[in-house]
Parts: sequence; structure tokens; C-alpha cells
Amino acid sequence: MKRSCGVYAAGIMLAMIVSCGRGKPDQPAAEIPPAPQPAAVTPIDGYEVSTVTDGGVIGGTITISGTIPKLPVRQPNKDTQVCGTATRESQKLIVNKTGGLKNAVVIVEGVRRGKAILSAAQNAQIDQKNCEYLPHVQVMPVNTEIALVNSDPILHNIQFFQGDNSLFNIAQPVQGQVNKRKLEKVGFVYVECAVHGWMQGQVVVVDNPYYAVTDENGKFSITDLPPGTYRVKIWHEYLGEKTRDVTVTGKTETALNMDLKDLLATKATVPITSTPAAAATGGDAKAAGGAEVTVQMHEVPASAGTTFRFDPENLTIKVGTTVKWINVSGEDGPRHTSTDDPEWETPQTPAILPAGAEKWRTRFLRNSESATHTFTVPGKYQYFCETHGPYGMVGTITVVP
Ligand SMILES: [Cu+2]
Repeated sequence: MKRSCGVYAAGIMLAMIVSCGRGKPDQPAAEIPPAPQPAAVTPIDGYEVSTVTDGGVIGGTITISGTIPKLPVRQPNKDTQVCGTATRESQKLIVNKTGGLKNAVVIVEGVRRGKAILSAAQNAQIDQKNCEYLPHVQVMPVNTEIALVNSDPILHNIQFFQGDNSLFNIAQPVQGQVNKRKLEKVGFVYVECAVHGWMQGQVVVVDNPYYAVTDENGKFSITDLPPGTYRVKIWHEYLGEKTRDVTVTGKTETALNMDLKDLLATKATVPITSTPAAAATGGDAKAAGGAEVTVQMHEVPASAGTTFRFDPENLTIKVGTTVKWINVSGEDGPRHTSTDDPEWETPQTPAILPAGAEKWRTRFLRNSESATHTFTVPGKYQYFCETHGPYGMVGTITVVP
């Protein structure tokens, strides 16, 4: 049985207030303030629950016709005693023999009144199990919590991104550890493990309960929609999104079948495996003032498995040189930052700046994206990636006059 956490927590808090606040244990129960009634409303602002008596259904199949590319497999290379060494299929484009597309998200937009939010949907969970996120794609209502569970006996470090922003970044070293976080903004959230780059997931945050995720045959069904015309969005992590207007009439099913081959065609022009940028300048590069030096951000072999590094890690440049950091972790690789902002330092990653030097903080760079900083103050700098710094992604730059 699923239990409302809010009600449960309220009950505990009330019990604590009661047990802590009362002087004598045998005071009459009448002095205890009545428990606040759990509000029969949804956590979604502006969405009103009402009985839907003449609801219709939108259902169908999302497909891709034509040749389906095979995306690169994933190769576990860390914590292999738990994660294993076998390659894993990409989860980004799963299409069955008849073209059915798995894990497409179908969202009916703008519904402000209708059926209740399923209690299951208010108990969203992402389980880190066998070095994989379960489920890989899910939908949850805004202003509800998602439980982050580590079922593995190793450290996972889960990070949520919404757009270019990191929402949070939590290290979970203990098997069975659970942390909960409320997601407060509608939109698409990308989830990544800082330790195991092949662990990636998607959480879609919505503002009404009319949504579905397609099954392994590409099928979906959204029930109990009040009659009306709706804009329906079909979103897929790899292919992008499309919308279509659908008119629903009472107690009938309206078919919504869509072939996303045109979205795939736009992807086909993008190379599936990225080509790393020109090789960096070596272990201890020197560059003249006014020049630009490139530092790659990518996965490199290390003594214990592989890990993410700046390459070169240590750089000597002349004052006036611009350093360009570029993420070359591959299309399936993680996002990286470069920062020397003390606000983001950790005990493992102190930010070191010469007196009078300007700090910097790049945004989270996706694969092939880059950012620059020009060094105008001589001295020694130590900077880091906000996500992978605690796992060794730290670099130094020595700026000489
Ligand atoms: Cu990084």
C-alpha cells in the first residue's frame, strides 16, 4: 500500500509536538489540538481535481519507420565487481521489430481540471541498481518528491540537470541509502552519475496527470480526459519532440499514432560518434601571451578503472593567454564544468587563485561545447569540475609573466 508521505510526516511532526510540548503524559486528550486534515488537493498549483464522468481516451502507438541506427553500446569500466564488464545496449533509442518506440513520453498540455493524480505518481523513485537507473525514463507531477535509492554496495553520485542548471548533486556511498528531493519546475530533467558515466536517466515533470510513457511496443493510453481539444506533446530523449492537436469526445477513444521518422532524419545528419577535438598540447604545455590553449575534458584510463580528467591536467601559460575547455566525452558522455570559484569548492577540490585574480565558472558543458577564460594575473591556479572534481577532475594552471 502506498502512503502519502505528507500525511505521514505531518503525523510524525504532530506526534513530536504533542510528546515534546506536553508537560505531563496524562493530560486529557482534549488539550491536544486536532490533527490538521490532509488537504484533498493536488500539489499542483492551478490544477483542480474533479470527477470525470464522460471522459475519453487518447491512445495509440508511437513508431519510427525505416532504418533504425544502432547507437553505441555502453561499456562499464568502474566498480566491475558490482557493475560487471559486459557491454550494455544504449537505452536512448529502443525500437521493436515493428517500429514501436519505447520510452516516448506523451503529455496532454494545459489540462487544468480533471482526474486525480495517481498516488503511485506521487511516489516517484529512481533506483540505482546494478549500476543502472531504474526506471530509465519516468514522469512525475511537479511539487512532488522523488526518492533517490542506492541499491548497490558501492558509491553512486546522482545529479539532476534541468536545462543548463544543476538542481542537485548527491553522493550516496551506502547501500540502501535513500534521499528525497522535490522537483518544483515543470520540464525535462536529465539524470547522470558522476562516478559511472554510462548511468543516465530522464525525469519529466508535468503539471497534470494526463501523461503516459510508451511501452516496449510503442503503445500508450491516457484515460479519463474531459471532452475537449488538447495539444499533445510527444517527447523522446534522443529524437526531440512534436506536438499535435487532438479532439477528445466523451467515452470514446481517439487514436494518436505518430511516426517519428522525420525527427530521426534530422538526427541522422549528426554524427553518432563524436570526433575528439585536436589533441591538447601535452602534459605541461607552454603558450605565448595572447594565444589560446585547449584543455580537453574527457574520460582517461587511470590506475583504478577510468575516470574523467582535464587534459592536460597541468598547464603553464604566459599571462594574457586564453584557455579553452572543451568537453570531448562523446555523445553519451557526461557534462563538465571548469571553475575556480571558491563558492563551489569542496574539501577535495580547493579553489586556488593568486591574489587579485579573477575567478571563473563555466556552465555545464555538454559534449563538444566549450568555454574560455583569459588569464591576466600571474601565479598558480587550481580549478576543478563541479561534478567530477571530488573524483579527481582537478587541474592546475601556472601563469608566468
Ligand atoms: Cu566533469
